[in-house]
Amino acid sequence: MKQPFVCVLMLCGILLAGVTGPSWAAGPGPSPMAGEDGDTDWTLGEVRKIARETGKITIRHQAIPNLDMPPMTMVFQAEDPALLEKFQPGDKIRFRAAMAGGKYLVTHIEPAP
Ligand SMILES: [Cu+2]
Repeated sequence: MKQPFVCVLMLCGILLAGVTGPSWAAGPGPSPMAGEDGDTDWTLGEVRKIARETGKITIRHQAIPNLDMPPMTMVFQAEDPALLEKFQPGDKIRFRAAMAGGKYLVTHIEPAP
């Protein structure tokens, strides 16, 4: 009477291992790729200049590890010009930058925490 019950439990364990195994393995697959071309770290900076007509923003920024860039002042292209709406020169911000098509893009901007 007890033996079949144990067998069922073991079967469940094997099935669970089989189900969770592949889906768990598939998880890390796409994320390193996203990490390379999209998922970036927040960088602190200060807005120096905004050109709303061209969607460009000049930021004095701290080091950007994912772009291998030291602290400097430089121009970024806003991925979406609407990102610049809430900001003006002198604002302390944190932002995410990415390299796309040979240009430096700002993909997110928030007031500095
Ligand atoms: Cu820079």
